[in-house]
Amino acid sequence: MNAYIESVLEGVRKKNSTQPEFIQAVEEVLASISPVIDAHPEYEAANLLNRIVEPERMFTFRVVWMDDNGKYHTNRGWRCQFNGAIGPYKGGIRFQSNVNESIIKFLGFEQIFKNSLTGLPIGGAKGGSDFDPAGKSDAEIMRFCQSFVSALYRYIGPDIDVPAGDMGVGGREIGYMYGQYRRLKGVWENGVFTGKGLTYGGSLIRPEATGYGAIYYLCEALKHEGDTIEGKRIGVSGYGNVSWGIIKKATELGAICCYISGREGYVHDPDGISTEEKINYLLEMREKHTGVKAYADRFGCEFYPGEKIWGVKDVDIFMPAATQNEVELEDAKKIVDSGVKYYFEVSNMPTKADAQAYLREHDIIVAPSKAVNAGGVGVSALEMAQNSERLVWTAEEVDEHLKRMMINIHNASAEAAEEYGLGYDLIAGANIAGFKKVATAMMEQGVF
Ligand code: 2IT
Repeated sequence: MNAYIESVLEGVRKKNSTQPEFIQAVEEVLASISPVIDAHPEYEAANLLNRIVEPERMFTFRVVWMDDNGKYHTNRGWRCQFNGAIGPYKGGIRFQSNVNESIIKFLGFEQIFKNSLTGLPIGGAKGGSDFDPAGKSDAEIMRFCQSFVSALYRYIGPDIDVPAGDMGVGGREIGYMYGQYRRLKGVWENGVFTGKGLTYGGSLIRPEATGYGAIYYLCEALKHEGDTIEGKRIGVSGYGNVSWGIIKKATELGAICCYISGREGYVHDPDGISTEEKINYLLEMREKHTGVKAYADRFGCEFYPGEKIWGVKDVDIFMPAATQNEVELEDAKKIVDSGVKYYFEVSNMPTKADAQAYLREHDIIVAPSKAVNAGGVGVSALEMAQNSERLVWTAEEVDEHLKRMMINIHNASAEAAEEYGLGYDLIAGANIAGFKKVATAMMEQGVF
């Protein structure tokens, strides 16, 4: 690896020694762009990399809220405005008890390159709180969201920073957060958040966009391999909003999604989660926090408590869509043993570094989440465009844009890797293509 990169990485490891997720994300990106740094000495001359690994701004804030029994609770909130070189900061908000500075920072860092890949003018950001929405009443969620935005509202805005949902933050939470923003500022401001409800500026297809986009990207990669999605069996981990979108689109295109999983284990539905009733039930499970076993109970299929899906032998494609680092080295070994050819990351950074290396060494085609899941934020940017135009696009129009965007992301990644002599390397290609645009913008805007 390039010596300049080595020195930047050493500094990142030292400075962020308590943030393993952030270090992991930086290591992957910097390793990928090594040939670009070799070819562009001006980046080292401007010491660009030491700037790109440091958030432009990151802050924490106190979020106090009252539960239904009148008791007060204090949580911590974060917003990381990582890089605004190519557009207003843009990225989701995650509510989950394990959220910490390292997780917000790695997600913000990934978002820079993902947002760049969409081809739209959006910078990278992420935020969240260690608040756990599971088991909270609607009124508690509302009070928490209102308090969260009371602390955050001064620092966001349609040309500053446009938040959206992530794990634990869906349409309901965005509604409460947007409502509080509007109440405090008394302006519409192009909706400020994305993922809004359809009655107040939300975009059609936004709920489906991450999953649909992942399948459009997959189809393009299969085409590259002279293959098609029809008849493919797909193992999806997770059962949330993203898994729902994947399963809906994959089923429509003739694939069979026969596994879903949760924290408590996994479910095998050999017929596929293929009927409208089954697919819609996923949404109900999410809303009611039922756990994944509820699917097995309802549709009479097998539930495997405490197990992950990676050992199953009857799928052609794995799509991790649950959370970061859900696939460890021992899982990767099982995936290789299962004989699959395709492993498409969907959740952000689902694969530990050694597991990802193992999969690649064993000739599995691995696609990175920052490319595969970019359709979500891509459609968020289309929501921003519709809001500023005061227009509403049809579902077909949004879907058409999304499809084109995902094809472009795949092709731009494949071409970038090819340009640097790396072959069909979708990970390096995505990092290189995403990096180049941001790096050019930073260089042109001068040193700061
Ligand atoms: O990880 C992600 O890209 C998101 N959670 C969506 C971000 C957005 O601004 O729509």
